[in-house]
Amino acid sequence: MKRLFALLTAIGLAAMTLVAPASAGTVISVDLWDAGADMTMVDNMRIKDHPDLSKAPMGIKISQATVPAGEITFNAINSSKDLEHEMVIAILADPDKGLPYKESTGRVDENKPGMNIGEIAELEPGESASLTVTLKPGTYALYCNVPGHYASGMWTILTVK
Ligand SMILES: [Cu+2]
Repeated sequence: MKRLFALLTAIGLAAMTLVAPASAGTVISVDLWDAGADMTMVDNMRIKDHPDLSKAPMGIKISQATVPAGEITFNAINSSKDLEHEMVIAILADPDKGLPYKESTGRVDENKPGMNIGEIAELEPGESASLTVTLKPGTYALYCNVPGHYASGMWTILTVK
């Protein structure tokens, strides 16, 4: 009887293993895009400007803007035909302040705390890459830190619940 119980337990555990959902985390598709060689870059589309990003010459499009906390995989493609782009993850403490930006370089200051907690570094046009990170609940910005791109609207906001 004991042996039968042990056998049934073993079968039960095996069955549970088979039906248990995979803990693969969330997968987000990321499109790093721009409007092409004829686009005009701008300087007034940072987060703090609360711009209309539908008018931006370049941007970051994500498949889900709100995701559960935990493991998150970003599958990014640079769909530009002309330019390098990248995706950097920052903690966005206050959307009214945005990210620390240096006019002199046209870039976000990645040395400030929380401004780079993970990145997919420069991708050539057409190139893809993936990044898996573990994120706590909070508000994050995904941005491109190629000079001038953040100010041209190349960012998006990700909410982790
Ligand atoms: Cu870019």
